[in-house]
Amino acid sequence: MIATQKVIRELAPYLTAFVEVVDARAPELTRHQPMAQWVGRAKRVVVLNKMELADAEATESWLEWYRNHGVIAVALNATAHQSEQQLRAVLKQALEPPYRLAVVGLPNLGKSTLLNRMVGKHRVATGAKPGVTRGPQWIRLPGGWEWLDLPGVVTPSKSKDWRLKLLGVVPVPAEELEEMAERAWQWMFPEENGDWEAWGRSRGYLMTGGRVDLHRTAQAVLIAVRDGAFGPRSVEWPPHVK
Ligand SMILES: Nc1nc2c(ncn2[C@@H]2O[C@H](COP(=O)(O)OP(=O)(O)OP(=O)(O)O)[C@@H](O)[C@H]2O)c(=O)[nH]1
Ligand SMILES: [Mg+2]
Repeated sequence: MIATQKVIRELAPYLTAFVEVVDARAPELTRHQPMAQWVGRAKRVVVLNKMELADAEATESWLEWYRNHGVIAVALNATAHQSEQQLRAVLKQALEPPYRLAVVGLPNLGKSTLLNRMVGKHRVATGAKPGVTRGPQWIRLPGGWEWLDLPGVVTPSKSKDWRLKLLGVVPVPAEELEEMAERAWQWMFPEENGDWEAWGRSRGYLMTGGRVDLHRTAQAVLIAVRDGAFGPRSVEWPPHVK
């Protein structure tokens, strides 16, 4: 984190803007608050990524909330083709050339995926776990665009937040798998008393003797949350909404 902080601070005067990627399901929770000081006076464009996993109404409220606070924000699904056009349009409207941008944010939120989307091919490593990007990497795009991909950064206090574990920002230690599955279930189905063990049974995750394989079920629950298999859900709404 210290190395990335140094890069960000040093480059801030050279950059046109920082593209700050957050999770659309929890945009403020997945913000890296100290970043605001690191970027100094450079412009900030917030991308609420993984929008297809979030509640559409909540995302609309967030976009309005950002607009009301004078922050340029756009909701995207970086795995979808159209995100390239959408982001380019927002950046062109908000910024003046030269376009020298750095993608910043917490781990595993789609920073590198977004950059590959802008390039139109797989140039930087991506992966479904935090910490895939190891060091800064400049990418030049046609039209004079320059993009800097950076490792995700997370503060020590955030690394213990269970919500960030469920969102995939922080890895889930093996010994916490079942506790996390329980929390995930309450998050996904707050109104029901249903339980994730029964879900595992219904999917046939059984051990010899017919007992539910809790480890395997817990893993499957967390993957289902990651992939949005239980349907779009948000965990955070802007102040004064909900
Ligand atoms: N559902 C969904 N998944 C996404 C989206 N964008 C990225 N992903 C997935 O999220 C995972 C992390 O993507 P990366 O681009 O590697 O994330 P990163 O922010 O660069 O992560 P670090 O380098 O670890 O900081 C990958 O499995 C991507 O396919 C999105 O909009 N929706
Ligand atoms: Mg990355």
